[in-house]
Amino acid sequence: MCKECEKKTFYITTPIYYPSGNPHIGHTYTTVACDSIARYKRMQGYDVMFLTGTDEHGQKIEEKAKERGITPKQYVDEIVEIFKKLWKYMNIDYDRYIRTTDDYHVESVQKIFNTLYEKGYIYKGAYKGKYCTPCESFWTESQLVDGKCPECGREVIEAEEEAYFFKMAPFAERIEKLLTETDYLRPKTRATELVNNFLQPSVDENGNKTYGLEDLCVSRTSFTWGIPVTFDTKHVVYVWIDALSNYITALGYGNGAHDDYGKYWPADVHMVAKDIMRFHAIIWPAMLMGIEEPLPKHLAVHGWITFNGQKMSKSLGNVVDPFILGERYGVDAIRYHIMREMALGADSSFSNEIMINRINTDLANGLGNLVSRTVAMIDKYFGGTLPTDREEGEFDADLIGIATALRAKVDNYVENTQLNLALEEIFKLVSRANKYIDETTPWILGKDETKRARLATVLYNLLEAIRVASTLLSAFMPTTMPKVFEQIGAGDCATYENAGSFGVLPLDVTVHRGEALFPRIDVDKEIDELNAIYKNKELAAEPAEEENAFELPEHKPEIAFDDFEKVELRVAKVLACEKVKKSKKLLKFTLDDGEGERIILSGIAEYYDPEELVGKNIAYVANLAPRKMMGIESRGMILSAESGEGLKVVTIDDSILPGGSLV
Ligand code: ME8
Repeated sequence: MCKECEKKTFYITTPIYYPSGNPHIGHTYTTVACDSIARYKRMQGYDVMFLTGTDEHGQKIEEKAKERGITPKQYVDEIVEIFKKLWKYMNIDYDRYIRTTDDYHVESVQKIFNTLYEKGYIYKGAYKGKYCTPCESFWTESQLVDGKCPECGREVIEAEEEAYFFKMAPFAERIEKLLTETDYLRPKTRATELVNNFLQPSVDENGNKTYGLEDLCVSRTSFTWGIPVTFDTKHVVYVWIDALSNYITALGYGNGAHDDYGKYWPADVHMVAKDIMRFHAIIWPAMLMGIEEPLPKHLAVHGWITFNGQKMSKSLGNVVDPFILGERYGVDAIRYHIMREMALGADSSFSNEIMINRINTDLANGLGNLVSRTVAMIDKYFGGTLPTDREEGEFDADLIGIATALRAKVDNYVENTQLNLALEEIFKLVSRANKYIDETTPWILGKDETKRARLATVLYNLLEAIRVASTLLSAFMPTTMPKVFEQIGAGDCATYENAGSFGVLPLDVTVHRGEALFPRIDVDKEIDELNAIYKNKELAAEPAEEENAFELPEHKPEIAFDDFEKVELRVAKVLACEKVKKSKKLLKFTLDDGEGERIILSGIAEYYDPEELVGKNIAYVANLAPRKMMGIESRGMILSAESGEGLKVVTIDDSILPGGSLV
C-alpha cells in the first residue's frame, strides 16, 4: 500500500536482458506480457512499478566489444538503444529501466556482496574447471564440444582459479518449503524438477535431511568487465549477484538514487522464461534470505518461443524480427498473437502461417468484423445515433450474462499470469456477439418498421459487448482499443469500473465509422513476400524442408498377435527429468505411472533439454525386465520416434491419466 495515495501497489519485473545481441521475439514476449499485466493493474487502480532493463557485464560483452575495437561501455550503449527503441515501438510503458552499469546499481551490489561476506555466506575458495589457455576461458564439462573448447576447438586443461563462493546449504530447507509449500512458483508443477535436480534432498542413516545443493561461484578474476569486489579488487562480481540484485537496487535498496523500496518491495511478480528459472527460484531467494529481506511473492515461468523446434535465440533472431512483423501487421496484432499462443509453463512454437491465420480469424474476422458490422448497421438503420426505445428479446440474456461475468474471469487469469486464457475468455464474448448477430438477424428487423425498438436493442447490446471486450483488451492491445472506443462512441464509459456492468453507454449513443481495425491478410501472398524479405537477409521465413533428409528404417520380420500382446504399453507423466552424471546419452526420468513413481533411463540426452519434457505424458513399455545403467535401475523403456533430426519422445494427449494402457 502506498502511504501517500493509499492505493495498493503492484511491482512487476522482466529479466534484465543481455545486450550481447539485438532483442528478438523471445525478449519481446516477456516484456509485452509484463507490460499488459502492468497496464491491467493500472486500470484496476493499482500504483504500479514496472521494471525492465539490461544486464551489461561479463566476459561475453567484453569480448564482443574487443572484436569491434570499442570499449564494453560503448558496445552496450549501442545495443541498449536498440532495446529501448524496440520497447517504444512495441508500446511498452515501463516505469523504470535499470542498467547494471548504472552507478547506483554498482554501489548497491558491492554493499550486498559485502553484507553476505560479513555474515559468512560468501567465502573464498577455488573454482575448478576445464580451462582453454588460448581463449583464457573456463568451461564446464557440459559446455565442451567433444571434450574440447567450444570456442576454438583446442584441448582444454584442468585448472583452478581463486574465486568467492556463495554458501547455499543454510537456505536449502527454506527454499524447498518455498517451492513446495507456497504459491511462489508458477506453474507449481515445476517444483519437483527444481527440488530433485538442484536441491537434491536426501535423508542420511541417522534420519537427518541433507541437501546436495552446490555452492555458487560469485566472483571471477579472468576478466575485468564487472563490478569489483571492494575488499579484493582483482575479483569482479560474477553474473548472478550482480544481475539478480537489480530487482531491489532499482528501487533504491542500498543507494540514494531511488526511494521506493519500502513502497514496492516485495515484488508481486518476477516473470522469466525457463532458462533462468533456477536462478530465480533458488539463488535469488537464497540471496534475499542471506541479506534478511522479504522474498518476492511470485515467480512466473513461461516456456520458450521456438522456431522449427529450436529455442528462438540471437542467431535465429532475424527470422522473426519484431520490427518487421510490427510493420507488416501492426504492433497490437503481434502483441496479441504472442500472448495468445504462450501457455504459462509450456513452449510455444512460432510460425508465420499460424500467426497470420490467427490475426485473420480472431482480429480481422472476429473483433474487427464485429465492430465494423455493428457500427455500419447503426449508420445504415439509424443514421449513426440509436433511438432510445428498447424491446428485449430472445438471446439477449445469454449475451449479457457472458459480458457481465467476463471481467471477474479476466481479473483472475491476469492475477495468475495466464494471459493466453484471459485473451481466450475475452474472445469468447467476441464470438458470442458475432453469433448474436446471426441469431437476431438485424438485416431482417431493419426491413420492418414495427421492429425499430428491437433493432435498436440488438445494436445497443452489441455495442455494449464490444465496450466490455475492448476495455479489457486495452491492456493487451493499447493502440487499437482506443480506436474501438472512438468508433462505438464509448467516450468516458470505457473504464475498468464499467467493464463489470452492462447498459452503461447512453441509450442514444452516436457511433463514428472508422478505418478497418485489423485488415485481413492474404496468407499465401504474405508468406511469399516474407520469404522474399528474409531471403534478402539470407534467412528463410519458413526454411524449406530438406528433401529425403530422413531415410525410412527397414521393416522387421512379422510377429504373431500373441507376441505383440505380451508387450505392456502404458502412459505416464514426467515428474522430473535430469541428465545422468558422467553419461552423455542418458536422461533419468522420474515418472508418475499411476501407481507411484517409476524411474526409467533413456538414451536421448543429446536431443533434449531435460526441463522440456517435465509435465508431458509419455508412452513406455511397462513390463520390460529392469536393467541397471550407470548404477541406476531403469524399469521400462520410453517410446521415442526417429524423426530425421534424432529421437523425439512420443507424447500422449494430456487428457489421458497416468497408468492408462495403450491398446
Ligand atoms: O538470461 N522464448 O538474459 P537473456 C521466450 N541476463 N522468452 C525468451 C526467449 C525465447 N526464445 N529468449 C529469451 C539473461 N527470452 C540474464 C537475465 S535476470 C536477473 C538476468 C526472454 O538476454 C525470457 O524472458 O538471455 C528469458 O528468461 C530472457 O529473455 C533471457 O534473456
